[in-house]
Amino acid sequence: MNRTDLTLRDCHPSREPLLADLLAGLRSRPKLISPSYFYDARGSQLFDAICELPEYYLTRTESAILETHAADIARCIGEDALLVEFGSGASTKTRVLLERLPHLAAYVPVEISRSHLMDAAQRISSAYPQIEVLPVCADFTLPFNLPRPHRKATRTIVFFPGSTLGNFDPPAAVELLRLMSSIAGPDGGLVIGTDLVKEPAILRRAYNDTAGVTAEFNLNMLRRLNREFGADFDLNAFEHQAIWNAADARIEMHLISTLAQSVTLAGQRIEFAAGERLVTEHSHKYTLESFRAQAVAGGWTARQVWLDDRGYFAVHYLEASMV
Ligand code: AVI
Repeated sequence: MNRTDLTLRDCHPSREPLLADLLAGLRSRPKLISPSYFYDARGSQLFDAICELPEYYLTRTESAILETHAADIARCIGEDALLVEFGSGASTKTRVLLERLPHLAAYVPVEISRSHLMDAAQRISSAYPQIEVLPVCADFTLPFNLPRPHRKATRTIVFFPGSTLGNFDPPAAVELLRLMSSIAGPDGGLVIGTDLVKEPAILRRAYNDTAGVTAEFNLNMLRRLNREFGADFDLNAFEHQAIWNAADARIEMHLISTLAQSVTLAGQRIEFAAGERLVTEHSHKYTLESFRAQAVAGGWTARQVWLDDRGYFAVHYLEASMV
């Protein structure tokens, strides 16, 4: 099958709302920029590099759980389902499930980066020619319509690995879980990975790696704003910092302004005091209970959970709650 055989459903948002969000965040206190701005081409490469770092246990721990329990997870998903992956990226973790799901009605990767999406969809389609692949280019935090597979699906399963839910503050996380539940429908299921609360030193190390890749990933956001939005951030005048906020059970990534400075973005002047922080990401860590409470609020009932031996990470299977 060549690339043109894959039909893309394109729901990519326009630039205006992005710019408005960006400016609103830079005018708030503390200043904030959504972590979604991390993922330009270089940011995506840096994130892939983070996933390989010795300190960043999340990716390899979740992959090991998926591999160890793939047969059980596939049993929960069942045959002839429609598997919809939110923020599919390179679709790497999906493969372990696809191996066990030869009768899947279709695989629907949903990803905002069109080039990432189409490359991954092409690779999956070549590796699993019996599975229909229906890529959707969309911001998965906004409602989108599912494409219709050739073969009727028995049910819809949302797959959301990576603990990306943790990058949403609790109300937004609940809203996203609700959106997933409305997309999956009344017989739907959710397979989701969540990073767990653990020894703070382990968490801090994971976001302050010695090679400085996470610092580069954090600063790259400013490089992107300079390139795409005509901003003039001086990358040498900001420093990466990742702290553990125990009260809110989250790692917070900040960029600290090392001096008093003003930055221009889209013709607007933004003042930074020396030492002022720009919040670029929250990465919430869960207990099984805290995640389940959030899932219930989002319209889901927990059915199964799989952990690694150290209890660092959890993969949950949930079903849509009866209403
Ligand atoms: C994508 N997300 C789950 C990552 C995380 O761990 O919160 C993003 C990341 N930020 C710094 N390192 C990785």
